[in-house]
Amino acid sequence: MRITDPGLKAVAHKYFSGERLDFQDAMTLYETPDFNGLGLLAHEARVRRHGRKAFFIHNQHLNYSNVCRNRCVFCAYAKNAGDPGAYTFSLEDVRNQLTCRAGEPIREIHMVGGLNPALDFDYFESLLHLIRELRPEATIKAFTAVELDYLSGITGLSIEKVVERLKKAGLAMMPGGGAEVLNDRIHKALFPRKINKDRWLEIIETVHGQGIPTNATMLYGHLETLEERVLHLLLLRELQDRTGGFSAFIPLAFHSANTPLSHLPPTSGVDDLRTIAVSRLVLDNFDHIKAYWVMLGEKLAQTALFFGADDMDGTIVEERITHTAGATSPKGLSREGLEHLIERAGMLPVERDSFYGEMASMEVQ
Ligand code: V47
Ligand code: SF4
Repeated sequence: MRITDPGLKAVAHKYFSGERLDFQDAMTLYETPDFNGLGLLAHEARVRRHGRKAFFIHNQHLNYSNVCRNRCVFCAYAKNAGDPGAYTFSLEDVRNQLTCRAGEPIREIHMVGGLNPALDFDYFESLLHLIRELRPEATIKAFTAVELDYLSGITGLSIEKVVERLKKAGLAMMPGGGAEVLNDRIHKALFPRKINKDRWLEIIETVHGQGIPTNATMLYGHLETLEERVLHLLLLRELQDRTGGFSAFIPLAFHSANTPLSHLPPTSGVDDLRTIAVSRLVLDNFDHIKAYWVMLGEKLAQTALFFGADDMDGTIVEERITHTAGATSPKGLSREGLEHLIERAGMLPVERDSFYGEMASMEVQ
């Protein structure tokens, strides 16, 4: 490998001799001037796990309400009830959203929304029942630790009981949102009304304990320092050591349009790729690193397949959260579009289900 930075060389040696990287090693990865060397290293780590495979899923996003009592500073999506543009899907609306794509072989419904005080537990259970009825072959990946905390708060039920009931109604997996940056300083500055790092970690540990796998995310590119990013990764790695319940890690590039932080510049392509690469190397107990094309843009997400990422998420249609914050990527991609992006990168497109089972029709030769 052509690595020019001696500090990076030492970290590479440590990584490939099977030693775990520590805080200082992770900082070296983030700060090395040898960007190409970092990419080589992360790519090698990715190839050793997945070869040339690049995963994607045929999925549909459902954002049932943008009314949210938390009003995080970085969120352009949320509204107060009664504001222009505020919406909440009725069960009939959800039925329509699902039936209008009835002809597509959708494998996963990804569903999250705001904390809308008008919605009770019954609404959430009914949503799950309805999706299961209309899409019996799709996995329901829904809600985050934030919604579980809300449901526990309005019902007085424990998190265990909330999970048990949602699971019974059809919940099979949870996305990785709500973690933001697992840090008290950033919590206070950007999302003080939302659960903090300790509660997020506690709830996710409980969810994993109930046999529901989840993803994990990190929202980067706002007020956080590189040190705070690394500490976030280390907290996730520590929890994964205990539970093994995380499936993929997804770094989320902050989009500032229509937020009080709109003066902040977008993340740079180099920072996006660096963050993917550092995640691949530090999260040695995570199988998958996702390049979320909605936030990175299709071309950078494709390039990220050479910086440690092995998954491009899915077809989506129609993404709302990042597009309200100024994302210029399309609101969805066709399966052919995703396959094309992967093939043009010289990788092998593998259609997967929510648990990274490979779909028979797409099996790699
Ligand atoms: O938690 C909110 C983030 C998350 C903005 O698990 C923003 O497969 C950028 O978690 N700019 C929700 N990001 C999305 C999410 C996700 C997405 C795709 C796949 C998966 C998965 C999970 O979006 C929120 C928050 O961190 N977010 N506002 C913004 N302005
Ligand atoms: Fe609400 Fe989530 Fe937006 Fe925060 S990020 S305001 S919790 S919808």
